[in-house]
Amino acid sequence: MEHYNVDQKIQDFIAKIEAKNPNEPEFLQAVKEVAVTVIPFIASRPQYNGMKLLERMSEPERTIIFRVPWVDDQGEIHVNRGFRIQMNSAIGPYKGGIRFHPTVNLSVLKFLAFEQTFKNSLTTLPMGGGKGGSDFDPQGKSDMEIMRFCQAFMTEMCKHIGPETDVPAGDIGVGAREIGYLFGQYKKIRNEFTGVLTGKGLAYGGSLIRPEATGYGVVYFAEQMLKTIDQDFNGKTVTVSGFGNVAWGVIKKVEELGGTCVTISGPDGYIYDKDGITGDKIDYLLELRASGNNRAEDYVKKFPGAEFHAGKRPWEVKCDVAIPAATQNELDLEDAKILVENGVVCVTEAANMPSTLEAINHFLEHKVLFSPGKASNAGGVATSGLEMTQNSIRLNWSSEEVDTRLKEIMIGIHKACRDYGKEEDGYVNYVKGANIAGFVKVAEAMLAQGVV
Ligand code: 2IT
Repeated sequence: MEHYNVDQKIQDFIAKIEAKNPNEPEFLQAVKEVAVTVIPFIASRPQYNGMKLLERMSEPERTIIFRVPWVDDQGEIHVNRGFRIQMNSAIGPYKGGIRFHPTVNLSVLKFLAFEQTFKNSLTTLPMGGGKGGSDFDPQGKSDMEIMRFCQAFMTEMCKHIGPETDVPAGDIGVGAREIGYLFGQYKKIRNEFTGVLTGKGLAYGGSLIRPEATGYGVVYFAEQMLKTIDQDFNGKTVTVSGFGNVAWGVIKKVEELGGTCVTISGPDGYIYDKDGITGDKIDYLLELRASGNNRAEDYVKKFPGAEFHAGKRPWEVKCDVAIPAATQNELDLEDAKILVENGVVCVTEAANMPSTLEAINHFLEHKVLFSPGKASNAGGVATSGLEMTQNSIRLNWSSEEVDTRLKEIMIGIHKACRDYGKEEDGYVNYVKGANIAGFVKVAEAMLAQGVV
């Protein structure tokens, strides 16, 4: 009876969110994953019951959608759409990245902002959840076009953000160069030099280790996961997708810990390098990304010992640890089945929501160690939080100091997931653990602050 009631509550909740947010599949996917784990928890806690906490968390506090007009190098006018989702500010100013990619739409940014709220809570730092971006495609654009687009985007966004209000950062398509142009325009319009963005260059308030932080944090987290089964990275074969900033940090740290990454991927297919992506090859990844081609295939031109598999994903390669580091829904049930058949022991998400719900369930059913991005990729935003701290105290910390704090934070997140996600047989359900641990802090703050 008890179970029937909770299942009914989950179904009713999902039906309500579906009715309210039609045509937003990614957002619904993210909310569903949280609902099935958090609603039973809420039902078991009288203080949370009836407070509509998850319903409130699923409605952005504010959604800003704006026109971004800009002029290309040929003098042609273009109109893109800009967004900033200010999801939840219960525990701190809105915080989260800006994505420039043609797939950006309201659904994608709402899913990212929703996950960001839980992720930021898990870091234990005082940051609420937000996300923004544009359907602008940076591929093939000149440097001056990128600059003009960033300026046009910030001309509107600067009215809605600030160091105590909302602090954006990078995400797909937004790196150090874009953050620089965005920062310059904010400073010019507002006449303020503040920590309004993170991921800044070192010369103007950035933090050491921020570029590496997401990838390093993922590997620190995976190290903790492996430790629960008395294993480590030494001698492990690791498959990675993507070839951006996150994949780069992952590959660097895995090498340091004695493992070998053998794949990267792009929209065109994946690279299998049986000798391992090590040494100079890791530095080459930065070049590959900076080329702006968005093609993984270029890797084999430089390193002919590697193979390129057009139109395929790296999950068919046998591995011990899989680290999806590209984008949402890049690993589906079929991929999950192959990974499990091939004996994967640990899947640590580095991208945001790279696995479909069906893939996640397959991993959980087979008791594979599986961690959701909102837990394992939180090192990026955590280090953004450390950048905010450094900006506030007007000091810069050493790499060692930032890296030590990052590692401590990742160990802390792992522990929180374990505390809330450990099942009777000892298996840790990190999805459940991350969702509940992330929920509790936000929920407590919302309860204390009343219905606002
Ligand atoms: O998804 C993410 O956590 C990010 N893109 C980083 C966000 C941030 O504010 O550093």
